[in-house]
Amino acid sequence: MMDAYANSLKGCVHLPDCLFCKIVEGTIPSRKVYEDDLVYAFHDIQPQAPVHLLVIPKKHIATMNDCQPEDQALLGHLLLASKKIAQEAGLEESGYRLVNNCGRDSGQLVFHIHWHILGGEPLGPLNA
Ligand code: IU
Repeated sequence: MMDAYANSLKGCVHLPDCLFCKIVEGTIPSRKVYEDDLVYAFHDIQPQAPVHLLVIPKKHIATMNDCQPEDQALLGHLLLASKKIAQEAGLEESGYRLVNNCGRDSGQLVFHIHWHILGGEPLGPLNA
């Protein structure tokens, strides 16, 4: 099933004005930590914790609100990739936070869906 889904994404058009699409294409540089057919991950340029990584689908999806039923396998794949990426960053034992911001009130700045992996120190409560 994932092979068929990955194949269906090969013709996926990246948005010309999307920063994260450009990072996936390599036209904007990034400090890559992981890549597979569907997912790309890199260091955030303004880290908010000792480890701050961003995990994105290669397919352009603007926000969680734009996810469709056909993205189910992609989203599951991205979460499992995030676990692997966090483990490879040395966060498995200490733990980490996996955050998605959706829309205006969340503070979402980049409208290509992404998950922040934050860790490397105690992060404090979410409402602090
Ligand atoms: P947000 O969830 O959309 O608010 O997060 C966007 C993140 O993208 C934020 O942490 C930025 O520091 C990060 N970022 C980046 O890593 N590289 C960039 O060129 C830009 C933003 I613009």
